[in-house]
Amino acid sequence: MKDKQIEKLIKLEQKRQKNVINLIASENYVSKDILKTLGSQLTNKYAEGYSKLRYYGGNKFVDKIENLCQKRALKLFKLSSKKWHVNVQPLSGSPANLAVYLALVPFSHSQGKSRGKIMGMSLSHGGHLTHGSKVSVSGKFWKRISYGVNKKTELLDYQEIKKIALKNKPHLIIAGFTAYSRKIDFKKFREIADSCGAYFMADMAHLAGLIAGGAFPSPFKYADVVTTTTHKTLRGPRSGLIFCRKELASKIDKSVFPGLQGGPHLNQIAASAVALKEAMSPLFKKYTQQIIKNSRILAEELKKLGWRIISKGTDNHLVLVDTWMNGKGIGGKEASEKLEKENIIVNKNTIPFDTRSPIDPSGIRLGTAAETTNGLKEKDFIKIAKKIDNILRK
Ligand code: DSN
Repeated sequence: MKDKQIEKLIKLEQKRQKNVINLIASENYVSKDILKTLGSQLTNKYAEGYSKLRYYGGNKFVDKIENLCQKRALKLFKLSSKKWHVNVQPLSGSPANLAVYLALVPFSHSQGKSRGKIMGMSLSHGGHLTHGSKVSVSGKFWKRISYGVNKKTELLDYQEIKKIALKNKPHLIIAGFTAYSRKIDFKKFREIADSCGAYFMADMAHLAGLIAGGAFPSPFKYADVVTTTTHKTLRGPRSGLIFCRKELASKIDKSVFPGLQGGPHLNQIAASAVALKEAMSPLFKKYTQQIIKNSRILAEELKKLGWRIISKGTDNHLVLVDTWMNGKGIGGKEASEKLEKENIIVNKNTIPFDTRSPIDPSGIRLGTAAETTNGLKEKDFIKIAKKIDNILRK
């Protein structure tokens, strides 16, 4: 590289990634093919619009790439192209979610209507910024109705969610979480959405790889729309996808472009296509099963060592740990800093009904997808649990 400054920083980051135990639940390590595709000449191309309907010339090959990506996305999640459509242009998960709201929920000033309502899990209980948080545009253009987990069980309480939905009559209900480690009953969400006439959207960003590998229940039978990023358990590039029932396709497409975005990032789309193909392999299926075996053993071991695990365990790739334990332990900020000093990378995280602030919350979130890509198994995660325990008690 001619730019020595950036080259040096990339090399240092490569070294950092090699030398740490990465337990960030939303990160993963992509294949060489994906890296190569991301750094290809596709980054030079502008192609506003959709296949055969572009505003620029020279699309002979990029049309084929976008079509192939769509085909693979539907195939991976076993969806018929007669019933489902997929838009592969969202730049990541946040624009994917915003595009859905823009398409399906009236927003302030639009069509003279008052703000439509979106209902999602509150951020502090494990939702996402774009599920209506007041600091996100999703909570400014739309009215947020939030639900949380049950205080005692720390699990989704479907009766309570239904009560909130019936009282507030949202236009769209979201099942999607960044720090919820248990099974999700997508059928119940569908029933709740039907009871109040709402669309049902699943945001499977954290779970996409697990769902593709058959290691976690799929939302597709029940949802109207499913959004995802491609870089978490799916192990692809940083990008986003929106799956929707065929009848919503035109609204969703118009909302992504020209509603929200300009030219698609074709290097990302091609790299997503590579990831989707990789996820079809039997090896990927085994990988997703191993992710869950690893997170279960990590949760069990930490529990044995005296740490409180939110909802008592996990059914997916993540483990939410209460490090504060009502003042008997340490805060999430201190915990994550102590771990980083010893090369274990995690993120501090609020726990449900947290009494501390998001800047220094009561917990940490651990994920096993990245280190499972590195080949780590149960015995390794037993050691990691012990190491975490030693560091946090120092
Ligand atoms: N909030 C990010 C995470 O779960 O890490 C994703 O946007």
